[in-house]
Amino acid sequence: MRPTKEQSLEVYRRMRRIRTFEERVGELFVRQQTAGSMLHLSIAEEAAAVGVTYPMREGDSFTTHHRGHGIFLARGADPKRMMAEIAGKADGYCRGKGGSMHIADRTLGHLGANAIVGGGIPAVVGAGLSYKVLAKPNVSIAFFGDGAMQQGVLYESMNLAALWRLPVVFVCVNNQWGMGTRIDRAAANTQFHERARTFGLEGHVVDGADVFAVIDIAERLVQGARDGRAAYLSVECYRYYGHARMDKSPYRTPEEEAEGRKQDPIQRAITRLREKDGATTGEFEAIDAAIAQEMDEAVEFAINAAPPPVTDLFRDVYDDHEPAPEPLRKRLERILTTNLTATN
Ligand SMILES: Cc1ncc(C[n+]2csc(CCOP(=O)(O)OP(=O)(O)O)c2C)c(N)n1
Repeated sequence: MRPTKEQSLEVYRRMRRIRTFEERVGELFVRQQTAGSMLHLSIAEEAAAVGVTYPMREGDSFTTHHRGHGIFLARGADPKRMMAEIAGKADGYCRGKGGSMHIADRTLGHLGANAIVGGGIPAVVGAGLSYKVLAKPNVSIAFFGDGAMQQGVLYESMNLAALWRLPVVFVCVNNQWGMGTRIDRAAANTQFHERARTFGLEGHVVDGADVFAVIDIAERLVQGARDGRAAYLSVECYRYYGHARMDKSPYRTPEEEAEGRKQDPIQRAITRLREKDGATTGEFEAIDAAIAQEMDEAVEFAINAAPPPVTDLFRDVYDDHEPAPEPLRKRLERILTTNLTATN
């Protein structure tokens, strides 16, 4: 990609929106106003989100892992509805019942974030198969962490995508750590793209601090997938903070963290914009200020939104055709009576 200054500033803006959203949602957590006890921030993974989604179009779909806020934002999510979802409010994308790790929205092609490592991957194979059968020009992309590289479901999915020539891309956001386990303690060969090639996929690796490099390879792989060549991409980055908001990562040395945090895709983009396009401090400040205001408003919206009414507890959770769940006491009575009748 040889972007114009305007395009480069837009790429910067998309990454800054993700960073600021994550900073604000981290504050929401500290104020104990998020639902659930876990929050996984994608700070320093912005180039993976913005770069890979860059060539995606309306009608394309994707799944994410538990660290997926940035990817959904890059695909057009409304930060207010996202923040409300993370706060467990009725105005959220899943009426407050999905939370940070289970956001989904079919209208934007989000087939679901998933807390099970590797859990979202096979859904893109299904989506890709449907596009092929229905002759639709779309692709489906699975985003997951390096922890999923050790999950069998990834390899079943890769095999079918390659075998059936599906419009699918597998994207590993390789931030070097799966909770407290560094990748070289989980895998003998950490050149994950080589594994993908053995399945017959296009397999590549890219520097996740360089958003324009990510865009370049993503454009090629996504177009290839639309033409029936399934692909795999490792985006190499570094997990800035602990696994989740409470984790201070005592298993990493300060030296390693200092080194890893040099791989900041936003700083890299700023340097490039200044050097190549003559972007000024004033231009960055104007973008940052507008985003700060947008995200402050999203926090306010989430805090002031109402939780789902208790009467809606089981709504949206089960399929429409499922009978409403039986109250526990009634269920126990039924089971006990049935068993007693059967043994008598
Ligand atoms: C199948 C399964 N095993 C274990 C876990 C517990 N767990 C949650 S997140 C995580 C690490 C995931 O690391 P990675 O995939 O690299 O993603 P990252 O958190 O680094 O973004 C683990 C082991 C889980 N959620 N699912």
